[in-house]
Amino acid sequence: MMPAPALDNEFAREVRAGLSTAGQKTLPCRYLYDNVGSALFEAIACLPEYGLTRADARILEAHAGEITALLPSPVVVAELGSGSGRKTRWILEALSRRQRTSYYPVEISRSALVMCERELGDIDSVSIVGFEREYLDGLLEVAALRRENQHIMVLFLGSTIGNFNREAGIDFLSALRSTLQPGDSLLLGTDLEKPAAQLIRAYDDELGVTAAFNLNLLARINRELDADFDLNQFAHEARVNREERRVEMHLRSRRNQRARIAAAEAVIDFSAGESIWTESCHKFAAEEIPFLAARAGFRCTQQCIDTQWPFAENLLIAE
Ligand code: AVJ
Repeated sequence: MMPAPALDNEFAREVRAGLSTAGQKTLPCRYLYDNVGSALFEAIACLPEYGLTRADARILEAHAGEITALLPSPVVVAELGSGSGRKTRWILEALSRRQRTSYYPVEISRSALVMCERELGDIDSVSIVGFEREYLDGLLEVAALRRENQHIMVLFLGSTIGNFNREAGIDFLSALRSTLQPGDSLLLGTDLEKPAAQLIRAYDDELGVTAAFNLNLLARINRELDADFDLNQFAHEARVNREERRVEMHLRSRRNQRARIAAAEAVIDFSAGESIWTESCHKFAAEEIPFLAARAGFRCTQQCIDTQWPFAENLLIAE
């Protein structure tokens, strides 16, 4: 067989790698968030079935004062995956009451950064500088800007940590910790375990917004990599994996079919029923968070839990 040609486009390389391995096909979930995907996620966050984002926002609104009161001054805020930044307002307002605050959203989606700057630009005493970067690259840049007396507060909200496999999540938190200094903090949002039926409703909503969000990944490959996926021939599927305590999103091929991805120099065959695994959303027990934190070099000093939609906001301090 001819060796696969080298590709200079990272998206093309990852798509080809994920779809041409034998066994389960996969695509990295971070590619869900182009302009269309970021807008669809904003719509998901409004759905009655998807309580996660509202729970996150409710906790921040109710407890931002209490949480920020536990932090040393002055503090700069770096948010990983800010999205629209809407729920971050409560933290920034609480901090800006006691000091001028620099806010650094780190986002791979340019449109999300623009939304975020528009959403939060009106808060007095807060200056915003966005970084269009991968999480750790962006955080390294923020760390390089820090003045000697400043502490960094990292926000990693919305249970994005749930997208990592469990061990990879701890590795990520450890890498994050190594960019910080003792006394810096991480506010970590974690969606908690809930009944399977509720999870299925949240990740396979009636209106089909989550289905569109998931299918947009193939639409994006068509747009950006000159591919010919027939979107009507793939079905969105949310599966609850009980042992792994997670929801998995898949795109299931409705029949035997072939897709050509010109810019990835790939031709991919699908059999009927075969799926592409596009995202994992791990769920947590509140009691396990302090142990995860400790493994990554943090101490969990506070937990706020929403009662309407089980979700925990965890304040972790770098040791
Ligand atoms: C943005 C990663 C937190 O895992 O619930 C929502 C993404 N995927 N519906 C989640 C998502 C399908 C979401 N996170």
